[in-house]
Amino acid sequence: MMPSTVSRFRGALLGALLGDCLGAVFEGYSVLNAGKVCQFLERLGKVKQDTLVYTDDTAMARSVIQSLLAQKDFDARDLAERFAREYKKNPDRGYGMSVIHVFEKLDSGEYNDVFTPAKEQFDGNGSYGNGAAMRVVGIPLAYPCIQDIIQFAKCSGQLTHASSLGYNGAILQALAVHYALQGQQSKDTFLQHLLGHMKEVESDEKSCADARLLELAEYPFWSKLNKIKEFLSKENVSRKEILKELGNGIAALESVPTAIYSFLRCMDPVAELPQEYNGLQRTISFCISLGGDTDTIATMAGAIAGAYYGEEQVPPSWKACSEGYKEAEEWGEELHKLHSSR
Ligand code: 8NA
Ligand code: MG
Ligand code: MG
Ligand code: MG
Repeated sequence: MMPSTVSRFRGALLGALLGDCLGAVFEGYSVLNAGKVCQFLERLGKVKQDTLVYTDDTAMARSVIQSLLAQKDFDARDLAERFAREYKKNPDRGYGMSVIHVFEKLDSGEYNDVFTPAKEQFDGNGSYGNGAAMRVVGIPLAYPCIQDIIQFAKCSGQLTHASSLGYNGAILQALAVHYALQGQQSKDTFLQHLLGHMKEVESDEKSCADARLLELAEYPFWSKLNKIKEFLSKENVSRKEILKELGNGIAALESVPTAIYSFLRCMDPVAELPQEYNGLQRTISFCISLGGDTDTIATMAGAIAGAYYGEEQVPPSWKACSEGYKEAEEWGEELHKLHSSR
């Protein structure tokens, strides 16, 4: 049965939350395999479990959602204030090493323009971390129109990530969630949509200049999407190849494409994962088994997979141990209303 639209909205937020909470258990592991991850996931349903806390990924995603629901529209100043307030209230959620300076500056009251602190990061080059992408899920759940999604994914990202390699990652992740919400479509159609948009997004002067500065080829995200297309056409792609070509790091360029590949790869059964796993379970466990920035890659892929498969695929035992799952369900419904009202 096809999931209802509201189920996809709740699924997107639950998928994102579970990816973060479950992925955070393994963050930074370099030697990891699917067996180890699945063993842990199996135990969740059987042994009484302490609540798994969410990290910076979800803390910031919650601020984006709360701002959208309160303002009924994107409001950069309100969002900046929420980021800074949330960080001050709970600084130990595993934030990136540098982004905390942005929060401190935002909180200082010395900046009139809320975008300035992010521009000062890394000697004026801005951050290319995956922090803008990891939290963006609320945008495609609030806006049905592509141009709005691109604009507000970008602006929400630029509050902390002034490098186009950071905010373009947020645009790509937001578009992936948008197309996943539409459900059934071939992997090829899904990728074609993203390829078309990213070529355009990455054609502006700043994107080209930032790519050159980092000695990357032109259209870096578009190039990774082409690599994904190539990988999907192959019978078997090893973990080693995935890590070499797509990555599992804290840069958006080394993690957003990995999340998208994982979602598409896991539409079909994966040999190393239990046969009884559904698509959402495969996606989250596959991402975690890649190691590296596990919480962030799994939260991004979880958002896409949850939007695609709906909340029916969310395992109750995984959900029950994830901090804040009730809000994810409620906010999914509220965002659905907001999305439908536009
Ligand atoms: P960020 O903006 O602080 O960036 C993260 C890191 O990326 C920086 O500390 C740098 O090492 C590097 N970086 C980014 N841009 C540049 C640049 N222009 N030049 C040189 N180095 C650069 O944080 P973020 O919000 O992007 O977060 C990214 C990741 O960090 C997320 O996965 C998040 O979960 C977090 N993280 C935390 C831990 C932890 O245990 N505390 C571990 C891994 C990742
Ligand atoms: Mg995190
Ligand atoms: Mg972390
Ligand atoms: Mg992380």
